[in-house]
Amino acid sequence: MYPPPPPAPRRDFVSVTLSAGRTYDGSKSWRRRSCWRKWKQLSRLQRNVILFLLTFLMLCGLLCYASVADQWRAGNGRSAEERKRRPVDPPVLPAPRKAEDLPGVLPQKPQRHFRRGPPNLQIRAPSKGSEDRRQDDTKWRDEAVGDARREERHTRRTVVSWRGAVIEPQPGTELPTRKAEAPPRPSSQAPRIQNQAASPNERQRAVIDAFRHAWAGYRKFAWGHDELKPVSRSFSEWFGLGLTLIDALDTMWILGLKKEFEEARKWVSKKLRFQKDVDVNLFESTIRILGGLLSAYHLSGDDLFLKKAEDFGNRLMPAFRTPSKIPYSDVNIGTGAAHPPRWTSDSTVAEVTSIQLEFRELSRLTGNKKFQEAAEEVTRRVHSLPGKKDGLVPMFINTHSGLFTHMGVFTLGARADSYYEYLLKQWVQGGKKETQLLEDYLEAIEGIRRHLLRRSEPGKLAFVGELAHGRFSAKMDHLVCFLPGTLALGAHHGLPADHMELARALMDTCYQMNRQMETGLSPEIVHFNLYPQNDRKDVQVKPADRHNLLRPETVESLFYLHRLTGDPKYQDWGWEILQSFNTYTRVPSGGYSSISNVQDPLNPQPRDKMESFFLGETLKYLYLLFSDDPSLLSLDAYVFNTEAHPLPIWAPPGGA
Ligand code: DMJ
Repeated sequence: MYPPPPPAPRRDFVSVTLSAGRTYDGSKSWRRRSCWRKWKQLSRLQRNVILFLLTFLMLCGLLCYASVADQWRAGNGRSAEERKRRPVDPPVLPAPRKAEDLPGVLPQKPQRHFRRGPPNLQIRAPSKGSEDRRQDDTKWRDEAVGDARREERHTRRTVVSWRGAVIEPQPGTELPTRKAEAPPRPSSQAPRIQNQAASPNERQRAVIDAFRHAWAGYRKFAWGHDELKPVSRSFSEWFGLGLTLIDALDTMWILGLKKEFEEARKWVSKKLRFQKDVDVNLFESTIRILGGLLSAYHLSGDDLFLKKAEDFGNRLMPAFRTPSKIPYSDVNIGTGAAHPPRWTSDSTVAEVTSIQLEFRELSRLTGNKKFQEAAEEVTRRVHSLPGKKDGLVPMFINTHSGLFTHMGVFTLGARADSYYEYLLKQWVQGGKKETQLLEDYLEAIEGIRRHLLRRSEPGKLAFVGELAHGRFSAKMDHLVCFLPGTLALGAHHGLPADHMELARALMDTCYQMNRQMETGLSPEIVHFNLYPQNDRKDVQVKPADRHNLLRPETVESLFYLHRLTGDPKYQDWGWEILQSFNTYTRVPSGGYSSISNVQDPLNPQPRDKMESFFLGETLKYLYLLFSDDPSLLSLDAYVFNTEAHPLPIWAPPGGA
């Protein structure tokens, strides 16, 4: 048996009547005639209803128009009033030069947000209204002196002695508490720096020329992208956040490149958006983007940069949501999803301990303690971890257990370097009050001396090698060349004089790492010769390590050494290095390129990449090195983050 067939579906039919002889031709007259016929076909009642509705709608329209017009008039009147009442801010930067100064640059309007510009660098009292920012200098100085005296009266000064270091702590010295102290709020006591030298000297002009050349390449081929690929005249993306542009903002300010700064500022204002589904590395984006924005804010006084910094800082915070409070390496700034690298749940020690200067400063500026608390929690946990060797730390830390992993390997190079740098710099940033940071730093320097410091043969160059499970390796990354500068900075801030001696010795070595190469540029890694043999040089390079990425560390330390000793030989060494960069890494069409072989001057093999730190750090430090004015970004007023972005010292001794 088959089931009966289903009933046929009911169909609705529409009947269409086509009028014979009259076809639609789409003409206006056809449409007019058709409408009129329809109108005539309506009943009288229908026509009256339609006419009533149309009249009603017209009346409503007229009434609305009258009221909106009133509001517009009132609104315009108010802002005109306000404009009259508000004193006009003098622009930070003078009106930009004409577009002809740089081919292809569109004319820029002067920005009203600027207050004063190079050569007048200034730290402003942040997060306040513009009135607050205009406090006069006399009042500022009186308050600073008064506060310093009050503090002096109420503080008993003690002497902290640590392994030969005799340090007079600043008033209020104490161990950090578990909760971050309320960050010192910005005030008119923020340190200020003197005017930049009226006109750059010849060597500084050469740096400006190098910067312009690098910037021209970026501007032409990579505008708004992360990095320039100067040889292929294109770009590469890492985070897709205009990394080079942000990293370079404060360098442009310091070099007095007003037009370039304004154009970049406009990009930040119009194009930089952090609501993006993109993973960023917490450390790299903190030191380059957050640090760059904070520094640009301090130098220019432009709130735009602080707003962007706060937005970005908020988006990084999910990285700290881990079982151990040791942050993940990566965080998605659009979705807030944070995670370690794909192959491990470890983070790098240098990365999690070199974000504190920036997070602390962000808290100070915004008044929101969460940034500082999250970052300082990491410092506290790392401070008390087992697995260190006389203050030296391993290279990895687990985000679940919060413990060091891959124990027994110690280096001052990649993955550990800036841990040591930030111990000292946080202590300086906070006004030399956080004794625990100082103790960890001093202990680490002693650990370096004991386990990692050796002399090469035949030249007896002092160098910092590596230790792996008790075995010493005479390997030194170029990255380690930050250390002479950091040691010199510590000595300047009252740490033992033998730190400066070590700084000088290591500086000589870092210079030789450049000098002994055929191009005059250091390779990424060198190995030192430990045994006296006539035919061997002190500095050896393996084929895989012969590249130079335009890194800053040697010139960074040259800057500190010159600034703090006054010895002009450091400027001469920096000048040699700048000339080498120009000879071997400058790409004619714009930009500079990292190279693959520093030992082949005939074919250094450009790698087609200009790292953002070449503009953010290398050229900035060269410019500062060639300055003979110690008040240009004074080391008593500013501390540079590990990407060379200057941040103010919170309570500089003497208040100046
Ligand atoms: C920069 O991003 C920073 O200086 C960091 O601390 C180390 N690496 C590069 C420069 O070499």
